[in-house]
Amino acid sequence: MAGLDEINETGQDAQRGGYSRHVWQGPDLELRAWFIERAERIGLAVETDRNGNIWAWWGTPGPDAVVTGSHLDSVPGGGAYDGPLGVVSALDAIARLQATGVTPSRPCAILVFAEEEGSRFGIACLGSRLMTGTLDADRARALVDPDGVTLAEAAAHAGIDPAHLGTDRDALNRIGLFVELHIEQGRGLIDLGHPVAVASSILAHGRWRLTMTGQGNHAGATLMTDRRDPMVAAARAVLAVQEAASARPGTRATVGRMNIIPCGTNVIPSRVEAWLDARAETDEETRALVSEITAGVDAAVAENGCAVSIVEESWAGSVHFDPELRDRFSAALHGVPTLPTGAGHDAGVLAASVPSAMLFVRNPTGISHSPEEFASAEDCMAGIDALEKLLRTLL
Ligand code: HGY
Ligand code: MN
Ligand code: MN
Ligand code: MN
Repeated sequence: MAGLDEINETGQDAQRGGYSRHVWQGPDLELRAWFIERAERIGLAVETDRNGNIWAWWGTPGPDAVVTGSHLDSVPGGGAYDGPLGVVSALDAIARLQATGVTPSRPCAILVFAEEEGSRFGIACLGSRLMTGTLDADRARALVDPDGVTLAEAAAHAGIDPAHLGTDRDALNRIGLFVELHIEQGRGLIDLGHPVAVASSILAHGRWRLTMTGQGNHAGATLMTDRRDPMVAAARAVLAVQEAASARPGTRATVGRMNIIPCGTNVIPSRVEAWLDARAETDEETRALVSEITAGVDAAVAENGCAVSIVEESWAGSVHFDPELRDRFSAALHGVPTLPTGAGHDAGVLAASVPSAMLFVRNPTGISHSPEEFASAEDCMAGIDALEKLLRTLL
């Protein structure tokens, strides 16, 4: 809890509430430095890989290493636990093992991924996608943040050579298995009455950019009948998103971000950009949901005399975590429940390349990606106990 308190001195967002820590900007850079200092304090050897992910090794680096970790970046106005809980728990679990005289019989590392939320450059799990080659390095280098800074420039600013971004087989080859501890984002554990669960699967999910174009004009001088207002089109498009997902049980679709151009009170906008986040249990169902949304958006935009272009910015197919590892972990933890999740994780990206697993810690409201995200100290301790136990059996 002291570790979380230290982290929470950084990146407080007075305007939104909660924390805003975006990759390779001030608060994120401070937290990366904080992690390095804390890892070195317990004798771990720190290195940053070609994609800006930070490794802290206990003993000699890989192969077949037991790797655990999470991320330190956040969504805009995010909570205190999404990411940091997994990092702090990893530090504490290893410190406890050291204190009880464990000498690892295989390599062990903490791994802190870069840009898990995609809050700055738009693609979630950027560090793990680059590592596994599921995101092309040229495409990544050209991504632009809201201030017009390219990812290549941002990486260089953080001391990471942008020319070296890309598939990192050496890093992957070192991972024998990866386990990410994370606050639960949902209410599964409350209903089950357990503090900790093992993850079973992750929904398929993706992000799409909708650019709606109309005619910018004067708010006072333009009759209602003469307008081609992309803001009205966008409002109707959001309703189409809600309707499509509501009609398909279990699917989720959200518009959480919009740019209005030029954004003046007395100006009919000329353009609105909106970002769609859509998720469902299977890839097929997610694709079907998005095509239904696309049809609804097309109609909404046409009705208002506007045009729309829809671009897929990222995609992650559904993930089923290694069943053997999942069952082994659940049994080692005295049969804790297994739970699916609607949230994406680096562990999910890694799962296609290496055996991966996750531990969830109970969240008494289920609320996440919000300042109200919470886990009790007791449940956080139960999470660390579980992680320590797993590491002890694996090492
Ligand atoms: O968006 C997500 O699901 C994740 O928390 N990055
Ligand atoms: Mn998150
Ligand atoms: Mn997270
Ligand atoms: Mn005027």
